[in-house]
Amino acid sequence: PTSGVFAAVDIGASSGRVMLGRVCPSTGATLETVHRFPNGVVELDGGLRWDFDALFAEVLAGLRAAATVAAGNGERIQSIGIDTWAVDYGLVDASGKLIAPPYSYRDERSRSAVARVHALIPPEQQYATTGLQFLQFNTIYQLAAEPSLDGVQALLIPDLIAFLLTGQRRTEATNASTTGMFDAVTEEWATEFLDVLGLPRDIFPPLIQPGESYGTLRPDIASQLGMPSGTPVVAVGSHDTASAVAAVPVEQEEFAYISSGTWSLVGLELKHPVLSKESRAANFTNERGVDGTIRYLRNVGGLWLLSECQRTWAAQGFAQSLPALLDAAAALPPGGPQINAEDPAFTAPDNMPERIRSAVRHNGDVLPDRPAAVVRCIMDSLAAGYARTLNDAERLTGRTAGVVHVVGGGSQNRLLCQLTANATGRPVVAGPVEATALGNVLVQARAAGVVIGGLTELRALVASGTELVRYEPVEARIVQSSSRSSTGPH
Ligand code: ADP
Ligand code: LRH
Repeated sequence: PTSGVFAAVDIGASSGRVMLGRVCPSTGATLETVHRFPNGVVELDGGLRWDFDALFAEVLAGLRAAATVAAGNGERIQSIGIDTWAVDYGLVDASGKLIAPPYSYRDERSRSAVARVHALIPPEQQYATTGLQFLQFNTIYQLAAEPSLDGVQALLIPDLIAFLLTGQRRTEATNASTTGMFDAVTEEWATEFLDVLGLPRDIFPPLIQPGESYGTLRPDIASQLGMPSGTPVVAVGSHDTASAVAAVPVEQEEFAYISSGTWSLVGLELKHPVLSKESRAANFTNERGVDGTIRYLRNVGGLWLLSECQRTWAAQGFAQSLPALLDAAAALPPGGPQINAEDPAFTAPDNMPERIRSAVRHNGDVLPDRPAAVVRCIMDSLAAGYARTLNDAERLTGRTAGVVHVVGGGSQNRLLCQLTANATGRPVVAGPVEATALGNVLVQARAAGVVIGGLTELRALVASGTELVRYEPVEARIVQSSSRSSTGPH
């Protein structure tokens, strides 16, 4: 086939979308948004959870819309691909019923299981096998916090959606690598960990690789969607970050990336995992990417800090548009107070501006009680965190990155992109905003035979179809003097 049309379901922690991706090897890949919906954690049954029934209804509505748009153009959707945030799962019983709405990684319950898991599998041993960054919400701790796992299987969120669409149970490999129970070297389940924790060996369904098919749509679902029942659901990099990194529009070999959304995932792409003591001490993760690559990165806090502030301010009757907030923050001089953006104290939803001010106070500094100051503090802190992470990644891998690619919703944040260029001392190339959906679509296109090649070829298609914005590093001194002249002496 010379071109193809694919449906991508991409759900982030703050919003979801269903897109139609059109791929032509000679002209590139384009996306059309057919459905968009908000997402967020909800308090339900005494925990922070995802309203999965509502999300799945949005997925169906989006796929129906995709089928309608495609039919209107005389197009046929060749396959469907699904990606979402990582680590979370739903428990499904033998009859296929989801027994409760999935917990969110922001729920506190997993924290209580950390010490118990570490007593059974010391963190050094975990890292040597999985290469996974320690986060208290890694699936291994969440599962250890479950009261009972009798008669159920854990399906990671994208796999759960694929199961409901096809009836087939699988665990996609890039997302499996975020569970804490996936061996980074053998690329199989770390069954020894399952055994030690007393988890059934089939707690997760068998692995599936990006590009393989889960199966075709269940007939009842196909007729609901107005799609042929032979439509396959193809595994993509179902971990959203894996799909995003697959679509980094890189033109040179040595690059760093920041997948910027609810979280910022900052790192390098490697061929082999780095499982050293030093790497563990710096808390770098070795997550699996498309085509067996390693996403060597850290979760630096992300735009969650900002969106949570916006939520608090709106509730206090002080709603300001995001561009207005960012402009006001950009007018402030550099060198203001910073926080550690990845402090777990910011993980749960609550009064974020106050938590940020309190973190600044704790550092012996003062943050003015104005949204612009809080926003500037978040941006300065994120940029500084990115620079530290990038330097650490280079030190630990012996690699250097000449350019930093920023993809995802946060690539539209000009202030953050410029501050990142300044803090890292490297050019930042921003875009595409919808890298994740593009990565999702391109892996499907390759599985369908529409595109041939490796990540280099896929990325070239992204680069040719995207307008990228470049930010050159500016010395902080220069920024400071120019902003002084515009905002007066400080
Ligand atoms: P996720 O996939 O984690 O849900 P996204 O990649 O969709 O996140 O990014 C969402 C973030 O992008 C928002 O929290 C917001 O800060 C940022 N963003 C969205 N639109 C804009 C914009 N026009 N300008 C600056 N930032 C934006
Ligand atoms: C980003 C992301 C990230 C994970 C976190 C749970 O959406 O998938 O890569 O660490 O959510």
